[in-house]
Amino acid sequence: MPSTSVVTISRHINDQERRHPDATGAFSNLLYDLALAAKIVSREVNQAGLFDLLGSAGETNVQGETVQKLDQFAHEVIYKAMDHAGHLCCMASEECEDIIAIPDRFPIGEYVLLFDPLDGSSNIDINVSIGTIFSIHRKISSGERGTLEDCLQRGTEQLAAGYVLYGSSTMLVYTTGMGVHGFTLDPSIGEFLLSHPDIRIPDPGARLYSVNEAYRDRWSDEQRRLVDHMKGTGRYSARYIGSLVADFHRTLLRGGIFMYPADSKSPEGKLRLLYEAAPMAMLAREAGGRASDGVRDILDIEPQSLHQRTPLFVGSAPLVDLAERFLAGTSEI
Ligand code: P6P
Repeated sequence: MPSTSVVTISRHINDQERRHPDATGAFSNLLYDLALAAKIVSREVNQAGLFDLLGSAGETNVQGETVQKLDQFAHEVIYKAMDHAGHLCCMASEECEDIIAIPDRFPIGEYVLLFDPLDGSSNIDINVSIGTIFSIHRKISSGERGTLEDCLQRGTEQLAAGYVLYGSSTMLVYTTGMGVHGFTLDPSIGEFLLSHPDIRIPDPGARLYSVNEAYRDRWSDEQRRLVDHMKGTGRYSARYIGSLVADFHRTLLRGGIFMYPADSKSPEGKLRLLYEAAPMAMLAREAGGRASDGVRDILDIEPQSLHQRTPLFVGSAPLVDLAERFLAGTSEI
């Protein structure tokens, strides 16, 4: 017999809504629609190799990266699931240079959705886990329709954050500020079932560090000293999947630290603040960890542009603290 009752994500969202006295149901409906989109993307990701969806679509996105066919599919699925229900005033996607307006024929809502439709897409063709990342804010601009101002909000203002991990199983992990909860998709019934309630980053947890060491020569001396310190203790193991959602998910469940530092080639780092680092930072905080750009908390960064990049150090709080000390050159080796 299962050790816990069978809770669908819809039931869980309803239960969370009841704990918000001013909830109107619109926010819950927004999360339902996201879960629906996740199921559709999961179906295609899991069958991509069968339908020749792999490989690039031959175009490049605003990041100048080759767009994989599944990137486009995931973007379209999320956009079409979210554009008409009246929850959103605007959206922003890694796949679109500018903010995405809600079509005139649809009602405007009070929320903002920022998303990376399919992160880690370079791993699609080799069947390594990939993911969708999302961040939800409340509309703050005065006009009827959403604006860039509504998208450029600090991570501390997020109402919800989460990701979908398309791996050996498909999981949806989210927080609305009341803990982090993981759901595993049962494809036989098409339901996300609560499998990881109240996730907490183990502390100290596994001493795992995760960084692409091929870039060592591009790092700062402080970054090199940090990684050399971890290696020198003989107590760490290295893990690096090269897919943010997969590397983050392991860090969330096992502990350790994931790092994508700035380097001489990427002086601002590679990862995007609004729809990659900030949602991961909210999840990490809610799970008892933290996230930094190496100097300050990711959640405190005031965004300046939609696709701005940031260095990211996220995971067990003591290890993120340690990284900050090394990068400041103040840590005793
Ligand atoms: P690198 C995948 O392309 C991605 O955007 C993230 O998912 C991942 O963490 C990072 O890039 C990997 O980058 O430079 O190590 O290949």
